[in-house]
Amino acid sequence: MSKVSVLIPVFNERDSVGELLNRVSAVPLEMEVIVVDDHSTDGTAEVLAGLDIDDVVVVTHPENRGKGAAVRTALGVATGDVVVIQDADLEYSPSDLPAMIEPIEQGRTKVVYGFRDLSDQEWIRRLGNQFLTLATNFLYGSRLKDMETCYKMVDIELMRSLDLQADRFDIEVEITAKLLKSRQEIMQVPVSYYPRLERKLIPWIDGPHSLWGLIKYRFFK
Ligand SMILES: Nc1nc2c(ncn2[C@@H]2O[C@H](COP(=O)(O)OP(=O)(O)O)[C@@H](O)[C@H]2O)c(=O)[nH]1
Ligand SMILES: [Mg+2]
Repeated sequence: MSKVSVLIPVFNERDSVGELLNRVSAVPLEMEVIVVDDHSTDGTAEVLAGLDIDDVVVVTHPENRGKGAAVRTALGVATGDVVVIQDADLEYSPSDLPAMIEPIEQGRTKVVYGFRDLSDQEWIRRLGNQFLTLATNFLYGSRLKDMETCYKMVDIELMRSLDLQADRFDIEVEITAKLLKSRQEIMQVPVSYYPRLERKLIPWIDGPHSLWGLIKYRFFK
């Protein structure tokens, strides 16, 4: 049985992080949970300090560095066999993790993406997500259903070998592009998705940035 390191980048998630950690702890897997508080300013640190949940490692960044940097920090201290990224809001459901690890346990793949049904998502974000997935498939010859999902579960050695550099939301593109370029098979499992209205990702800034990343990794890196 593989041990899963759940990497949780957190920035200003006072209202959801406690409940999220409860949900993660309830998952029946061998796990370690690593929270990286990216210099939150909304009281998230106090919530984390007051939690009474076993086996949660909390690392704090002295300044805000972005989701990608937080994932790298978490990866640096992880000790599991596989890692998965878990956003700190309640949009994804940790109860989907056992289904995601199954193909890895069976030795069928080293990478599993959880793909979302985006039909409840705000139309502009849904279009953006669908466009970026389409662009990925066009540029890399892949058949992904949801490139921007946070639920990327990857063998830890493989994830470390990607030598990740992206600091912000471009981490999703970097992971995907590097996996596809190294011809890793990505298996896909459906996961539930409950979109929230408040987001930190800004479509007209992060969208073009992600598209540029797809082109950059495909042709220049
Ligand atoms: N470490 C870190 N995490 C961030 C930052 N901004 C957002 N996040 C986290 O990244 C995850 C995704 O952010 P979210 O606003 O839900 O974006 P979306 O769901 O992809 O539109 C959440 O867990 C956030 O707390 C940041 O500056 N630093
Ligand atoms: Mg979110």
